[in-house]
Amino acid sequence: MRITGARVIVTSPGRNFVTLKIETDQGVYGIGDATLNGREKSVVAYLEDHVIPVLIGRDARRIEDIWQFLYRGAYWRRGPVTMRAIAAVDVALWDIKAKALGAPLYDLLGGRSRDGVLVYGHANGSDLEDTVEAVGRYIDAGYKAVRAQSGVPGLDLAYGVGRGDMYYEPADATLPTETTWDTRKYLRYLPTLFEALRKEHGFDVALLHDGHHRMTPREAAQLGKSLEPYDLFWLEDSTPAENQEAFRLIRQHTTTPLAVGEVFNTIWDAKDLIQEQLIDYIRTTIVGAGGLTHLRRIADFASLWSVRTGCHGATDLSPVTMGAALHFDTWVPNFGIQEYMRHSEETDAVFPHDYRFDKGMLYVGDTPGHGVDIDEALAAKHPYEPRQLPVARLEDGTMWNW
Ligand code: GCO
Ligand code: MG
Repeated sequence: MRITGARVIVTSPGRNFVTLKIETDQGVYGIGDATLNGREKSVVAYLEDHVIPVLIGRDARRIEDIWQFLYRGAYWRRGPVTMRAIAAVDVALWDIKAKALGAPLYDLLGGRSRDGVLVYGHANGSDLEDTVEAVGRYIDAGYKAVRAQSGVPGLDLAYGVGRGDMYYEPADATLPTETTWDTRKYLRYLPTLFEALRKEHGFDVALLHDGHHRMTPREAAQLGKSLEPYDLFWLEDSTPAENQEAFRLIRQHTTTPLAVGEVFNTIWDAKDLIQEQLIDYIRTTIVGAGGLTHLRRIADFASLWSVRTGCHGATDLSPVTMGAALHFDTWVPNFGIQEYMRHSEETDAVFPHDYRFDKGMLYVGDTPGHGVDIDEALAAKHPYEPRQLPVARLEDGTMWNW
Protein backbone atom coordinates (compact mmCIF):
# COMPACT_ATOMS: atom_id res chain seq x y z
CA MET A 1 0.00 0.00 0.00
CA ARG A 2 1.81 3.11 -1.27
CA ILE A 3 1.38 6.69 -0.14
CA THR A 4 0.34 8.62 -3.23
CA GLY A 5 -0.34 12.02 -1.75
CA ALA A 6 -0.43 14.08 1.42
CA ARG A 7 -1.97 17.49 2.06
CA VAL A 8 -2.13 19.95 4.92
CA ILE A 9 -5.55 21.45 5.58
CA VAL A 10 -5.71 24.61 7.69
CA THR A 11 -9.14 25.61 8.92
CA SER A 12 -10.57 27.87 11.57
CA PRO A 13 -14.09 26.81 12.56
CA GLY A 14 -14.08 28.94 15.72
CA ARG A 15 -10.34 28.33 16.25
CA ASN A 16 -7.38 27.22 14.13
CA PHE A 17 -6.63 23.59 13.32
CA VAL A 18 -3.94 22.01 11.16
CA THR A 19 -4.80 18.60 9.72
CA LEU A 20 -2.72 16.25 7.60
CA LYS A 21 -4.50 13.99 5.12
CA ILE A 22 -2.54 11.07 3.66
CA GLU A 23 -3.83 9.19 0.60
CA THR A 24 -2.86 5.75 -0.68
CA ASP A 25 -3.02 3.85 -3.94
CA GLN A 26 -5.73 1.61 -2.45
CA GLY A 27 -8.16 4.50 -2.01
CA VAL A 28 -7.85 4.41 1.78
CA TYR A 29 -6.90 7.72 3.41
CA GLY A 30 -6.07 8.72 6.95
CA ILE A 31 -6.00 11.98 8.86
CA GLY A 32 -3.85 13.30 11.69
CA ASP A 33 -3.86 16.48 13.78
CA ALA A 34 -0.82 18.80 13.72
CA THR A 35 -2.22 21.82 15.58
CA LEU A 36 0.24 23.84 17.68
CA ASN A 37 -1.77 26.59 19.34
CA GLY A 38 -0.54 30.06 18.44
CA ARG A 39 2.27 28.65 16.22
CA GLU A 40 0.20 26.77 13.64
CA LYS A 41 2.00 27.93 10.50
CA SER A 42 5.36 26.63 11.67
CA VAL A 43 4.05 23.06 11.62
CA VAL A 44 2.40 23.65 8.23
CA ALA A 45 5.77 24.67 6.78
CA TYR A 46 7.57 21.76 8.48
CA LEU A 47 5.11 19.27 7.00
CA GLU A 48 4.90 20.79 3.53
CA ASP A 49 8.58 21.55 3.05
CA HIS A 50 10.28 18.71 4.89
CA VAL A 51 7.93 15.80 5.59
CA ILE A 52 5.46 15.36 2.75
CA PRO A 53 8.18 15.09 0.07
CA VAL A 54 9.75 12.10 1.88
CA LEU A 55 6.41 10.33 2.41
CA ILE A 56 5.38 9.96 -1.21
CA GLY A 57 5.93 6.45 -2.50
CA ARG A 58 6.52 4.87 0.93
CA ASP A 59 4.63 1.81 2.15
CA ALA A 60 1.85 3.18 4.39
CA ARG A 61 1.85 0.00 6.47
CA ARG A 62 5.37 0.62 7.82
CA ILE A 63 4.31 2.97 10.61
CA GLU A 64 7.27 2.24 12.88
CA ASP A 65 9.86 2.66 10.16
CA ILE A 66 8.33 5.95 9.00
CA TRP A 67 8.26 7.17 12.62
CA GLN A 68 11.95 6.31 13.08
CA PHE A 69 12.80 7.87 9.73
CA LEU A 70 11.15 11.17 10.65
CA TYR A 71 12.54 11.21 14.21
CA ARG A 72 16.11 10.06 13.61
CA GLY A 73 16.22 11.47 10.11
CA ALA A 74 15.52 15.02 11.29
CA TYR A 75 18.85 14.86 13.12
CA TRP A 76 17.78 17.82 15.33
CA ARG A 77 15.20 15.72 17.17
CA ARG A 78 12.33 16.56 19.52
CA GLY A 79 10.63 19.92 20.02
CA PRO A 80 6.95 20.86 19.65
CA VAL A 81 7.06 21.51 15.89
CA THR A 82 8.92 18.35 14.87
CA MET A 83 6.96 16.09 17.22
CA ARG A 84 3.60 17.50 16.12
CA ALA A 85 4.47 16.93 12.48
CA ILE A 86 5.52 13.36 13.29
CA ALA A 87 2.32 12.88 15.31
CA ALA A 88 0.16 13.95 12.38
CA VAL A 89 1.84 11.43 10.07
CA ASP A 90 1.72 8.69 12.69
CA VAL A 91 -1.99 9.12 13.50
CA ALA A 92 -2.92 9.30 9.81
CA LEU A 93 -1.01 6.04 9.20
CA TRP A 94 -2.67 4.24 12.15
CA ASP A 95 -6.00 5.49 10.78
CA ILE A 96 -5.15 4.04 7.35
CA LYS A 97 -4.00 0.71 8.78
CA ALA A 98 -7.10 0.31 10.92
CA LYS A 99 -9.41 1.27 8.05
CA ALA A 100 -7.65 -1.15 5.70
CA LEU A 101 -8.13 -3.94 8.25
CA GLY A 102 -11.73 -2.89 8.91
CA ALA A 103 -11.05 -2.47 12.65
CA PRO A 104 -11.48 0.30 15.18
CA LEU A 105 -8.03 1.54 16.19
CA TYR A 106 -8.23 0.30 19.79
CA ASP A 107 -8.35 -3.26 18.41
CA LEU A 108 -4.94 -2.80 16.80
CA LEU A 109 -3.50 -1.60 20.09
CA GLY A 110 -4.65 -4.71 21.94
CA GLY A 111 -8.39 -4.27 22.30
CA ARG A 112 -10.63 -2.76 24.92
CA SER A 113 -9.54 -2.56 28.53
CA ARG A 114 -12.69 -0.66 29.52
CA ASP A 115 -16.12 0.28 28.19
CA GLY A 116 -15.81 4.02 28.50
CA VAL A 117 -13.28 6.70 29.32
CA LEU A 118 -13.59 8.87 32.43
CA VAL A 119 -13.27 12.53 31.46
CA TYR A 120 -12.99 15.81 33.29
CA GLY A 121 -14.55 19.08 32.19
CA HIS A 122 -13.42 22.66 32.80
CA ALA A 123 -15.41 24.81 35.21
CA ASN A 124 -14.28 28.42 35.27
CA GLY A 125 -15.48 31.37 37.31
CA SER A 126 -14.43 34.96 37.78
CA ASP A 127 -14.65 34.62 41.57
CA LEU A 128 -15.35 32.04 44.28
CA GLU A 129 -19.14 32.11 43.98
CA ASP A 130 -19.07 31.92 40.20
CA THR A 131 -16.68 28.98 40.28
CA VAL A 132 -18.74 27.05 42.84
CA GLU A 133 -21.77 27.54 40.57
CA ALA A 134 -19.83 26.58 37.43
CA VAL A 135 -18.70 23.31 39.03
CA GLY A 136 -22.36 22.66 39.94
CA ARG A 137 -23.37 23.03 36.29
CA TYR A 138 -20.81 20.39 35.27
CA ILE A 139 -22.05 18.01 37.97
CA ASP A 140 -25.62 18.59 36.74
CA ALA A 141 -24.46 17.82 33.19
CA GLY A 142 -23.31 14.39 34.41
CA TYR A 143 -19.56 14.96 34.91
CA LYS A 144 -17.89 12.83 37.58
CA ALA A 145 -14.67 14.88 37.44
CA VAL A 146 -14.32 18.64 37.12
CA ARG A 147 -11.32 20.95 36.90
CA ALA A 148 -11.92 24.21 38.81
CA GLN A 149 -10.15 27.43 37.78
CA SER A 150 -11.02 30.81 39.18
CA GLY A 151 -10.21 34.48 39.01
CA VAL A 152 -8.02 35.50 41.95
CA PRO A 153 -9.15 38.44 44.10
CA GLY A 154 -7.03 41.47 43.26
CA LEU A 155 -5.79 40.11 39.91
CA ASP A 156 -7.16 40.89 36.45
CA LEU A 157 -7.57 38.10 33.94
CA ALA A 158 -6.10 35.07 35.73
CA TYR A 159 -5.43 31.92 33.68
CA GLY A 160 -8.40 29.67 33.05
CA VAL A 161 -11.25 32.13 33.39
CA GLY A 162 -13.48 31.54 30.39
CA ARG A 163 -15.73 33.94 28.55
CA GLY A 164 -18.63 31.61 27.82
CA ASP A 165 -20.36 28.84 29.67
CA MET A 166 -18.87 25.35 29.12
CA TYR A 167 -16.21 26.76 26.75
CA TYR A 168 -12.79 28.21 27.35
CA GLU A 169 -10.50 29.51 24.66
CA PRO A 170 -7.18 31.09 25.63
CA ALA A 171 -5.77 32.00 22.18
CA ASP A 172 -7.92 35.09 22.00
CA ALA A 173 -6.08 37.79 20.04
CA THR A 174 -3.80 38.47 17.07
CA LEU A 175 -1.10 39.70 19.45
CA PRO A 176 -0.68 38.21 22.95
CA THR A 177 -3.01 39.56 25.62
CA GLU A 178 -1.06 40.63 28.72
CA THR A 179 -2.31 39.25 32.02
CA THR A 180 -1.03 39.86 35.56
CA TRP A 181 0.03 37.41 38.21
CA ASP A 182 0.82 37.30 41.91
CA THR A 183 1.58 33.93 43.45
CA ARG A 184 1.03 34.98 47.08
CA LYS A 185 -2.50 36.18 46.36
CA TYR A 186 -3.19 32.92 44.54
CA LEU A 187 -1.77 30.74 47.32
CA ARG A 188 -3.91 32.51 49.92
CA TYR A 189 -7.07 32.26 47.86
CA LEU A 190 -7.01 28.75 46.41
CA PRO A 191 -7.60 26.72 49.61
CA THR A 192 -10.66 28.88 50.35
CA LEU A 193 -12.02 28.03 46.90
CA PHE A 194 -11.59 24.28 47.36
CA GLU A 195 -13.02 24.45 50.88
CA ALA A 196 -16.14 26.11 49.43
CA LEU A 197 -16.33 23.59 46.58
CA ARG A 198 -16.24 20.63 48.96
CA LYS A 199 -18.77 22.29 51.27
CA GLU A 200 -21.22 22.86 48.42
CA HIS A 201 -20.66 19.75 46.30
CA GLY A 202 -19.39 17.13 48.76
CA PHE A 203 -16.51 14.73 48.24
CA ASP A 204 -17.88 12.35 45.57
CA VAL A 205 -17.01 14.47 42.57
CA ALA A 206 -13.34 14.35 41.56
CA LEU A 207 -11.88 17.87 41.59
CA LEU A 208 -8.78 18.92 39.67
CA HIS A 209 -6.77 22.10 39.40
CA ASP A 210 -4.16 23.45 36.97
CA GLY A 211 -1.32 25.63 38.31
CA HIS A 212 -0.22 26.30 34.70
CA HIS A 213 3.54 26.37 35.43
CA ARG A 214 3.41 29.42 37.67
CA MET A 215 4.86 28.35 41.00
CA THR A 216 8.35 27.69 42.26
CA PRO A 217 8.85 24.21 43.75
CA ARG A 218 8.54 25.54 47.30
CA GLU A 219 5.33 27.40 46.46
CA ALA A 220 3.94 24.30 44.77
CA ALA A 221 4.75 22.27 47.88
CA GLN A 222 2.89 24.82 50.00
CA LEU A 223 -0.15 24.71 47.70
CA GLY A 224 -0.22 20.92 47.56
CA LYS A 225 -0.10 20.76 51.33
CA SER A 226 -2.81 23.35 51.82
CA LEU A 227 -5.12 21.50 49.42
CA GLU A 228 -4.73 18.08 51.08
CA PRO A 229 -7.96 18.33 53.14
CA TYR A 230 -9.95 18.78 49.89
CA ASP A 231 -8.81 15.50 48.31
CA LEU A 232 -7.88 16.66 44.80
CA PHE A 233 -7.74 14.16 41.96
CA TRP A 234 -4.65 16.08 40.88
CA LEU A 235 -2.73 19.32 40.96
CA GLU A 236 -1.43 19.94 37.44
CA ASP A 237 1.67 21.75 36.16
CA SER A 238 2.44 23.26 39.52
CA THR A 239 5.90 24.24 38.34
CA PRO A 240 7.59 24.30 34.91
CA ALA A 241 8.99 20.82 34.51
CA GLU A 242 12.03 21.66 32.42
CA ASN A 243 13.80 20.91 35.67
CA GLN A 244 12.47 17.45 36.48
CA GLU A 245 14.39 17.36 39.78
CA ALA A 246 12.27 20.22 41.10
CA PHE A 247 9.46 17.74 41.65
CA ARG A 248 11.50 16.00 44.36
CA LEU A 249 10.98 18.93 46.66
CA ILE A 250 7.24 19.13 45.92
CA ARG A 251 6.82 15.40 46.41
CA GLN A 252 8.59 15.39 49.78
CA HIS A 253 6.12 17.90 51.15
CA THR A 254 2.71 16.88 49.91
CA THR A 255 0.53 13.85 49.21
CA THR A 256 -1.70 15.78 46.78
CA PRO A 257 -1.48 13.80 43.49
CA LEU A 258 0.66 15.52 40.87
CA ALA A 259 0.13 15.67 37.10
CA VAL A 260 2.39 17.16 34.47
CA GLY A 261 3.32 16.84 30.81
CA GLU A 262 0.99 18.63 28.38
CA VAL A 263 4.00 20.49 26.96
CA PHE A 264 6.28 17.44 26.87
CA ASN A 265 7.31 16.10 23.47
CA THR A 266 9.06 12.83 24.22
CA ILE A 267 9.71 10.28 26.92
CA TRP A 268 12.97 12.12 27.70
CA ASP A 269 11.01 15.04 29.15
CA ALA A 270 9.35 12.73 31.67
CA LYS A 271 11.97 10.04 32.28
CA ASP A 272 13.14 11.12 35.74
CA LEU A 273 9.69 12.26 36.85
CA ILE A 274 8.37 8.80 36.08
CA GLN A 275 11.15 6.53 37.27
CA GLU A 276 11.60 8.42 40.50
CA GLN A 277 7.82 8.28 41.02
CA LEU A 278 7.67 12.04 41.43
CA ILE A 279 4.32 12.28 39.63
CA ASP A 280 1.07 10.35 39.58
CA TYR A 281 -0.27 11.24 36.13
CA ILE A 282 1.48 11.88 32.83
CA ARG A 283 -0.43 14.46 30.73
CA THR A 284 1.36 13.99 27.41
CA THR A 285 -0.96 13.30 24.52
CA ILE A 286 -0.99 12.06 20.94
CA VAL A 287 -0.44 15.32 19.06
CA GLY A 288 2.18 16.65 21.48
CA ALA A 289 4.42 13.62 21.59
CA GLY A 290 4.85 12.06 18.19
CA GLY A 291 1.56 10.19 17.90
CA LEU A 292 0.38 6.82 19.14
CA THR A 293 3.67 5.11 18.38
CA HIS A 294 5.56 7.20 20.92
CA LEU A 295 2.78 7.84 23.45
CA ARG A 296 2.33 4.10 23.81
CA ARG A 297 5.99 3.82 24.83
CA ILE A 298 5.65 6.58 27.40
CA ALA A 299 2.58 4.87 28.85
CA ASP A 300 4.27 1.47 29.04
CA PHE A 301 7.29 3.00 30.77
CA ALA A 302 4.97 4.88 33.17
CA SER A 303 3.11 1.67 34.04
CA LEU A 304 6.31 0.26 35.59
CA TRP A 305 6.26 3.09 38.12
CA SER A 306 2.51 3.23 38.89
CA VAL A 307 2.11 6.43 36.90
CA ARG A 308 -1.20 6.66 35.07
CA THR A 309 -2.21 8.56 31.95
CA GLY A 310 -4.18 11.80 31.87
CA CYS A 311 -4.06 12.97 28.27
CA HIS A 312 -4.23 16.68 27.51
CA GLY A 313 -7.52 17.45 25.78
CA ALA A 314 -7.93 21.21 25.47
CA THR A 315 -9.87 22.68 22.53
CA ASP A 316 -6.64 23.45 20.67
CA LEU A 317 -6.24 19.70 20.18
CA SER A 318 -8.58 18.92 17.30
CA PRO A 319 -11.31 16.26 17.36
CA VAL A 320 -8.81 14.10 15.44
CA THR A 321 -6.52 14.07 18.48
CA MET A 322 -9.51 13.50 20.76
CA GLY A 323 -10.67 10.53 18.67
CA ALA A 324 -7.20 8.96 18.56
CA ALA A 325 -6.69 9.65 22.28
CA LEU A 326 -9.97 7.93 23.11
CA HIS A 327 -8.86 4.79 21.27
CA PHE A 328 -5.60 4.93 23.22
CA ASP A 329 -7.49 5.54 26.49
CA THR A 330 -9.85 2.65 25.77
CA TRP A 331 -6.86 0.33 25.49
CA VAL A 332 -4.11 1.65 27.79
CA PRO A 333 -3.88 -0.53 30.93
CA ASN A 334 -2.65 2.30 33.19
CA PHE A 335 -5.39 4.75 32.22
CA GLY A 336 -6.14 7.53 34.68
CA ILE A 337 -8.45 10.15 33.16
CA GLN A 338 -8.92 12.11 29.91
CA GLU A 339 -9.30 15.89 29.72
CA TYR A 340 -12.36 16.90 27.72
CA MET A 341 -12.86 20.52 26.79
CA ARG A 342 -15.81 20.56 24.48
CA HIS A 343 -15.31 21.80 20.93
CA SER A 344 -17.74 24.31 19.48
CA GLU A 345 -20.53 23.16 17.18
CA GLU A 346 -18.69 24.73 14.23
CA THR A 347 -15.59 22.64 15.00
CA ASP A 348 -17.60 19.46 15.45
CA ALA A 349 -19.29 20.05 12.07
CA VAL A 350 -15.94 20.28 10.25
CA PHE A 351 -14.68 17.13 12.02
CA PRO A 352 -17.50 14.55 12.03
CA HIS A 353 -16.72 11.89 14.64
CA ASP A 354 -18.26 8.84 16.25
CA TYR A 355 -17.23 9.38 19.90
CA ARG A 356 -19.98 10.43 22.31
CA PHE A 357 -20.37 11.75 25.84
CA ASP A 358 -22.65 10.07 28.33
CA LYS A 359 -22.78 10.60 32.11
CA GLY A 360 -19.24 11.80 32.61
CA MET A 361 -17.67 9.30 30.21
CA LEU A 362 -16.63 9.39 26.55
CA TYR A 363 -17.19 6.34 24.38
CA VAL A 364 -15.43 5.52 21.10
CA GLY A 365 -17.45 4.04 18.29
CA ASP A 366 -16.61 0.98 16.20
CA THR A 367 -15.99 2.79 12.91
CA PRO A 368 -12.80 1.42 11.31
CA GLY A 369 -9.88 3.77 11.99
CA HIS A 370 -9.93 6.44 14.67
CA GLY A 371 -13.47 7.42 13.81
CA VAL A 372 -12.85 11.10 12.96
CA ASP A 373 -13.07 12.63 9.50
CA ILE A 374 -12.72 16.08 7.98
CA ASP A 375 -15.35 17.76 5.81
CA GLU A 376 -12.99 19.55 3.45
CA ALA A 377 -15.66 21.64 1.72
CA LEU A 378 -16.83 22.98 5.07
CA ALA A 379 -13.24 23.41 6.29
CA ALA A 380 -12.52 25.63 3.28
CA LYS A 381 -15.24 28.02 4.43
CA HIS A 382 -13.26 28.81 7.61
CA PRO A 383 -9.95 30.43 6.62
CA TYR A 384 -6.99 30.68 9.04
CA GLU A 385 -7.19 33.48 11.60
CA PRO A 386 -3.92 34.52 13.28
CA ARG A 387 -4.24 34.08 17.06
CA GLN A 388 -1.70 33.92 19.87
CA LEU A 389 -1.75 32.73 23.45
CA PRO A 390 -1.66 35.30 26.28
CA VAL A 391 1.45 36.16 28.29
CA ALA A 392 1.73 36.99 31.99
CA ARG A 393 3.66 39.61 33.96
CA LEU A 394 4.06 40.11 37.67
CA GLU A 395 2.49 43.27 39.04
CA ASP A 396 5.82 45.15 38.74
CA GLY A 397 6.00 44.28 35.04
CA THR A 398 8.41 41.33 35.20
CA MET A 399 7.63 38.65 32.60
CA TRP A 400 6.26 35.44 34.15
CA ASN A 401 4.85 32.16 32.92
CA TRP A 402 1.33 32.39 31.54
C1 GCO B 1 -5.08 22.39 29.98
C2 GCO B 1 -4.14 23.36 29.40
C3 GCO B 1 -4.65 24.20 28.29
C4 GCO B 1 -3.54 25.04 27.70
C5 GCO B 1 -3.74 25.16 26.24
C6 GCO B 1 -2.69 26.03 25.58
O1 GCO B 1 -4.75 21.85 31.01
O2 GCO B 1 -6.11 22.17 29.37
O3 GCO B 1 -3.35 23.98 30.34
O4 GCO B 1 -5.80 24.90 28.57
O5 GCO B 1 -3.48 26.29 28.31
O6 GCO B 1 -3.75 23.89 25.69
O7 GCO B 1 -2.90 26.03 24.21
MG1 MG C 1 -2.87 22.34 31.71
